[in-house]
Amino acid sequence: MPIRKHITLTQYLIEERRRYPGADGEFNSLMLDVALACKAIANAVAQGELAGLHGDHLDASGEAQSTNIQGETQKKLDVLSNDYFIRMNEWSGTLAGMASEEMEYPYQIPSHYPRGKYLLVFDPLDGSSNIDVNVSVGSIFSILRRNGDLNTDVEEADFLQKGAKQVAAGYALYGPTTMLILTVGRGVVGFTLDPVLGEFMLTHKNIQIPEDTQEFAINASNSRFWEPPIKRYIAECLEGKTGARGKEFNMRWIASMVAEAHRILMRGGVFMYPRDTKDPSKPGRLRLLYEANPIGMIIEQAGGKVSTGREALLDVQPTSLHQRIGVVFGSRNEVELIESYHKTPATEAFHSPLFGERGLFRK
Ligand code: AFP
Repeated sequence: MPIRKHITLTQYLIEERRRYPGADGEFNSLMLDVALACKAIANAVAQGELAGLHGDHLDASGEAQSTNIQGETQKKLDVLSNDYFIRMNEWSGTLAGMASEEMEYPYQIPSHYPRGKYLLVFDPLDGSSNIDVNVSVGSIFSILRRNGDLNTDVEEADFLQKGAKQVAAGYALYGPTTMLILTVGRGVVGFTLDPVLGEFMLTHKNIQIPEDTQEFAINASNSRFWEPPIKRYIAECLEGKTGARGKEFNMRWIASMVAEAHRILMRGGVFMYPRDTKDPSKPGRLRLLYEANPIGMIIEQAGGKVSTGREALLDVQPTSLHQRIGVVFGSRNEVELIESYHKTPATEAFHSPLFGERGLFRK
């Protein structure tokens, strides 16, 4: 194998940094620590049950399953992955604090370590309900700048920044190969982990999402709870060539958003976990700060689009750390069509034969 065929993540970061002569290297240092956490998680995921890592995490009594702040059962690998992110990133002096899906409150950098100017927000293991069935899972991260006094403890409010303010975002995908996808706001690049060298190598330059697609992803078991614009969109996709869209569609659902996002980055498509009426206390399934925003930044940097259906997702002002939101992302033209259906008056949205007779809006 020619050694110079692909450059490493380190070389990529150093070359990017040369564009900013004033940069002090803190960001690169942070990114390399994040990448190290991802490599450690990739190794643990690959070991699986060989290392006794499948199954649920038990609470301190050792008997009951433990749950996170969202009330979801934590897998052993959820807890271990969270720990890797914390341990690999707390010491370096690049961070003011961290927040994670697995922790109710922001994580304070221990007082014996220096603090830095960035905030790291992450979902340490997205799609973890898939672990025991050996389907791809991943880690999602978002890097924000801390505003205000760097010497005080971080508070929830420090993290409540619009997605458009992200300095960088990325994910690692633990699939047949381990990949790291990254944007620092100048397009999207992808690295593949060389398991022999233990290095992420730049294999995908300037990833671009096709504007059009014939593939959609949605959890159709929720269809009775969908709002009219989503019902209309899906009905038209299902009608295929004979319907309003005049073309056939294919459907996918992995239940691992990071894997769906990766498929869309590689070949286009549209992903929806829209706001629905299933549980009025939850305006959507996905979490804004550590799922929707980082994936949204990546999708937009790759030429795609991300929306709540009603507005640009990256312009939503977060109100809480673990806030949920309805999300639609992927190929630009498809997301714009779904947005346009949200703007159409509800009565006009119900011409589809699949939903028209249900008469939600009939007198
Ligand atoms: P977990 O990390 O708890 O498995 O959640 C994954 C996720 O947030 C996202 O990755 C999936 O798209 C979605 O949930 C799957 O939701 P359903 O269970 O409704 O299919």
